[in-house]
Amino acid sequence: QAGEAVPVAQRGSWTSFLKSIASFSGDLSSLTAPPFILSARANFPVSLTEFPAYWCERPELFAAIADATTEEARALAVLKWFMSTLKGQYTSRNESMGSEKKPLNPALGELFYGVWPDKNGRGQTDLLVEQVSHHPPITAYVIENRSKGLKLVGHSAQKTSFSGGSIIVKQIGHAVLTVKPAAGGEVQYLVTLPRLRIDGLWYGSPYIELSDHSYIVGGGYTCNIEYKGKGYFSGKAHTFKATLSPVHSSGDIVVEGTWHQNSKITHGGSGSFHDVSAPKEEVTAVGAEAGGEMGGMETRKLWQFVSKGIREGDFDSASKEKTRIENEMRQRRKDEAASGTTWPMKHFKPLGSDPVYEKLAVLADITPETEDTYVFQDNWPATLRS
Ligand code: CLR
Repeated sequence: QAGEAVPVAQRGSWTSFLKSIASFSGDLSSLTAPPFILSARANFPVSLTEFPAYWCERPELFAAIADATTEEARALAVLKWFMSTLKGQYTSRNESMGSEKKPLNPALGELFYGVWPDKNGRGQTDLLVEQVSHHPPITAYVIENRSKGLKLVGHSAQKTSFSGGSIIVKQIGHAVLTVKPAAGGEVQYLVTLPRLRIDGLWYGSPYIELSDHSYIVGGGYTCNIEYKGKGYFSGKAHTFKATLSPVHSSGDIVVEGTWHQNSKITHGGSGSFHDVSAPKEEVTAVGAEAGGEMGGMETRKLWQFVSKGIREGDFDSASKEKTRIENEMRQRRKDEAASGTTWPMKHFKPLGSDPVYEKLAVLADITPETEDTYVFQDNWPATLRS
């Protein structure tokens, strides 16, 4: 019998859901899950197009990257910002809803715009997200703090498999952070992504553990971040060890700790490093399509009634509404096929190989040696530029 966290009435469908993922490899998002495992937080549905906001929920740490005046200080500031996003990225659904949830599967062309307002001189930070592919699902995003000269552009996709009772999620995609220091010039960092394991499935209370490595490379440094969980060397959940190495000299700096709590410098320095016990700051959604109103492809408008149904326990109307949206999208694709057109991307242009990735990945022996990318067209909507 499936776990205690599963509502009694949904145990049968949870067991068949687990069987279907066990015999499945590819795009998990397309499977139909029982309602209790869908996500619903305070007011909104959570589509994957909202996830890039996790990159900036501590906007002051993002802004602080611009204040660094040496390569070492800047590399440390980038690492600190990155480490401080992981708690939100990978444990926030557990925290707010008791377990990991299945996000809504974005439609092609789905959009999300948001802002973290200026506060204490940190400057305004803007967010723009577009679902650039549906099969497979690929989400492209930009986060920019113009006044500080900081811009993060990335894309995110997942390849999932099933092993030993857990879902293994290989993250595809990367991000490039461009920093324009006040003193002039431009520095770029390649940010790659860790591997995920989703445990606790049988009990109906899935949660994420990170594994393997991810890298931050650029600005004269390479940083290799190693992730371990329960049952690995430390036996503690959510453990990491980051080794920051200068490219042209010696003298590593090592940071160790738990990414959902705090860490300290254990080599090449001393003292505490990151600490994410203070509350984070959620993005404010901004309507952008119709003169500041949310248009039909903006995620919170598109999924409005699916979300409402899930939140209010009216799974019937949630699923009817979801089917309606999916059918509408299917029809749109058919019409496009018939007229020999495709849905145009609004903010990005695909590029088969990313020159920044290629230049930086070799410095840390990152594989693969090349990856595609989505180039931002610098067309921010007016509502985010006034
Ligand atoms: C998306 C990109 C973000 C980080 C992130 C966090 C959680 C991941 C999500 C990514 C992709 C989709 C994901 C999710 C956790 C669960 C969910 C893997 C990588 C899958 C599709 C749902 C599995 C269903 C179970 C919960 C039953 O920056």
